[in-house]
Amino acid sequence: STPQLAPLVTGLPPSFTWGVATAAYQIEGAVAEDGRTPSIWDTFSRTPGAVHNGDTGDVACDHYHRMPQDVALIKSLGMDSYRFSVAWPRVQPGGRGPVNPEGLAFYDRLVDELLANDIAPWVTLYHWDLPQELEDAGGWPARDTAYRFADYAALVFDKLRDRVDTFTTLNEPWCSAWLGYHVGVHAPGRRDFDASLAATHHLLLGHGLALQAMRSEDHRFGITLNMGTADPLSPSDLDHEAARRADGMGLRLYLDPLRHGSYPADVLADLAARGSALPVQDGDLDIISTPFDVLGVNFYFGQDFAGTDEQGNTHSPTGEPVVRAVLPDTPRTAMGWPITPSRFTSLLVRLSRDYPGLPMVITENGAAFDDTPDPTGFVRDDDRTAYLASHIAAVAEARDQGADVRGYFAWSLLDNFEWAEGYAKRFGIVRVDYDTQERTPKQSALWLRDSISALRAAGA
Ligand code: GBH
Repeated sequence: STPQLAPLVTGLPPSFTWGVATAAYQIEGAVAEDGRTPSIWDTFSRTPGAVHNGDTGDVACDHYHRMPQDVALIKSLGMDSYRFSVAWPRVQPGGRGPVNPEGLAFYDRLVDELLANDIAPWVTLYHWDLPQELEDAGGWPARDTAYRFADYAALVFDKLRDRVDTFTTLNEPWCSAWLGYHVGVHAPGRRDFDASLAATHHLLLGHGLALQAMRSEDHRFGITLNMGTADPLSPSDLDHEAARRADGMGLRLYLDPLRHGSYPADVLADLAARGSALPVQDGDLDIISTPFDVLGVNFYFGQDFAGTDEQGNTHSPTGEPVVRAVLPDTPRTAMGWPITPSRFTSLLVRLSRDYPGLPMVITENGAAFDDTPDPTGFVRDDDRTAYLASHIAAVAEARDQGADVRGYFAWSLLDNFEWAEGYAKRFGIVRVDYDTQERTPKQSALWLRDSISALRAAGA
């Protein structure tokens, strides 16, 4: 029997931006070439037990050597934009000092190749690959790292500003701070709550300093945040309180200082109650709230929160209030993540209400599934196609409800190094055979290509 194909996308204007996204450490490989020095992910992936199967980004998708073919692939999928990140340890080895021309030349060639193919480059300056030397000097918990980031941003901006319109500073600072310095499942693998708070503040400060270092009227600047939704599991006060705390630490702790110039008072009070504080100095919030042009939204799923653990306790053994994430009872992806497109709509509508006047672009959305290639290498991924279709429809619905969303980047162009999951989880709309490095567009890629071209034809 022939499975039903997802219908093509409708309800989005022909001017809508369509792209695919990647990140340097997840695809490039070539970690010791042309003067690149190690990042915290090179170190972390070599730490026994840190990454599934001991996988590293040493080779990844070998994109560093296959860039022109990968750009041709993006072109063949009909994309008008490509979101990639620049590897700081390629451009400025060690994280300080002069530019490394060989490293920067790669991004120069990439930008030229994209423009020759009519694809707009969207540069992410930092997607988690902090130079190891800066980590050794204290990492993001050290204030100096924010100033180093601004210097690096200015170097990249000076080189690419004549050809790149859109620069975003950080990808998902919550992941860098929380997963990297508190939970320890991402590089650098530290487990220190106060260090993660300091990292949060210094990431935001680095974002603001970078904006000030790059200031220009002729470019578009932004930041990308990971955003879920935090709903109370039940209407009880305890569950509302848990959802408030989760939303506060995950979303408002970032967007309030960026857009309102202050950290949320309720979160500061929660932190004070446990004897913690953000290391804010005079003037920092003016820097952090420097205006910017576009908010990048990365969305994968929404969650419910409960204020009690499974035994009904309201506090942990160490006296912390319980904030328990409960995954909605829906089908799951291969990551075990629930599929929650209607919560995507509510998130976007809520963002446009609480943080008005800020155009949004979906800088990542996508899913890992257990792909089974046929003998020719083709993956008939109806599950991923349905995921993309329902989430793009959720974006169209949010726009109908007034959310100012201007574009959508699928995560990801290629199967790639999925951080702590290594190569075991595949998010690509294009299959990568890691033995041969062969790329084969999956059904989802063909569906997206056809949807984009139908939308453009309808608007022509
Ligand atoms: C993104 O991270 C990354 O930008 C990208 O590099 C990565 O490959 C992609 O997603 C797929 O993972 O359960 O407490 O962690 C997304 C990370 C995962 C962070 C879901 C928020 C939900 C809350 N996000 N997570 S928690």
